[in-house]
Amino acid sequence: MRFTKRTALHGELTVPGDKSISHRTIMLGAIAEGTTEVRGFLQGADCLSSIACFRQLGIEIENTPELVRIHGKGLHHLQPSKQILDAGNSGTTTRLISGILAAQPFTSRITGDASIQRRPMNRIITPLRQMGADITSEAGNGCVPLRIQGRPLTGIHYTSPVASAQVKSAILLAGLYAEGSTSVTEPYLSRNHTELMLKAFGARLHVDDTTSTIYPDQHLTAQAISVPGDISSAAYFLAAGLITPNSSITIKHVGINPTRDGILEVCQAMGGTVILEHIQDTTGEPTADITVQSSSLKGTVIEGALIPKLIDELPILAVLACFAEGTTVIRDAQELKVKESNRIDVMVENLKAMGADVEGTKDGMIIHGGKPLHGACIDSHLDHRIAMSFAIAGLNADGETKIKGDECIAISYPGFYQDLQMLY
Ligand code: SPQ
Repeated sequence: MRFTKRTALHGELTVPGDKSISHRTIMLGAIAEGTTEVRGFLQGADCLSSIACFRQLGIEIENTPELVRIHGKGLHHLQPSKQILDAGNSGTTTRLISGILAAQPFTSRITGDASIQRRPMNRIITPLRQMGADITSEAGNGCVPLRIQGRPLTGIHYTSPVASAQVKSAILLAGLYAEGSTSVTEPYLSRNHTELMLKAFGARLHVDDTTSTIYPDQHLTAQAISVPGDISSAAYFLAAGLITPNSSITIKHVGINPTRDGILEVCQAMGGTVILEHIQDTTGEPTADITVQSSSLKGTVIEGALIPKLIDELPILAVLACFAEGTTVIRDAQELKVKESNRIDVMVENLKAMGADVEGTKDGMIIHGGKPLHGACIDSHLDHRIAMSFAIAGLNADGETKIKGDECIAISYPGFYQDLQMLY
């Protein structure tokens, strides 16, 4: 796909369902009793990987565009998969399912694509082993393929060195099966969809600041779930509306869970016009319609507890910072190095190719904004968030921008280009 400068973007859209929440509906639905019905499920490749894995574990899942029905079998009735499980490109699938598999009375193996084969799994292997799990990286490099021999588990109190919802969730899911309570303390609060959904399914779970504790002997009950729009997908349109001249964009029914809404805070701190309307909170996962308008932006500092609240939005925020007057500093974001690509290196390389004044640091980026961008050939490194970020940059650059490997956008947002073109 090729992009050239736009002079205005206008309109209203609804982005697809939240990826993190969609994954969790499959996992909890599978180990709950009864049929879980999900509306607004994200039909992206990552969530389809979660469906495929649980089908291989003996769970019947009906998937139509309107409704996903998961016929749960209860905590103890998953079946061994005949083949190695394939998590595709999905870190969430790989890490969360490992927590469940660690407690099953059978052996499983799980792998994924070239990107997943580079992503660190010791962050879940270490705590799961402390609980008694028999889990090994087959190549001995701390990555997939993982071999997981289910074992009886014992609760632990784990102090995680990283603020990671995937680490926290893997431990809490294993804790459902453990003897005694299981707690996880994080340095900063990461997204809390697992905790909210576990409670909705009837699990006994206690949250105190950045510590979550789960109790065993659980019985989960199937639920009807409506998945809100993904704020990580809305982020591209928020940025597009703020930096493209003469623009006004409304994104309907976006999830604004306070553990995910850091981008709204940053856009407002940069001087962006961001208006929230029709705020609703009936399910514990609040939503709003968000309108953004072209704005004069100024640089900011993004750091500390804010980082986990916008970790996946940092690539598009780096683009936004190029259009702000002054300097934007992103720090404490070393986790960006272990995502689908090294998102610090890849953002810096591609922004420089477009003429931006940007430098990479050990834990983030420094961006001196206000320098006009020009079109370039962008290498997405098959990272969906990089590809979508540069589509937005390309709409605001002189000349033509081409994005290599942009088919990866289907990981989280299959209809992205169609939705973007609706605003032209
Ligand atoms: O699932 P995956 O591949 O890890 O996806 C990403 C993304 O950009 O879509 C990260 F690469 O999102 C993660 C996110 O960064 C999804 C997630 C979750 O659903 O629990 C949590 C975050 O990762 P982490 O490592 O901080 O727990």
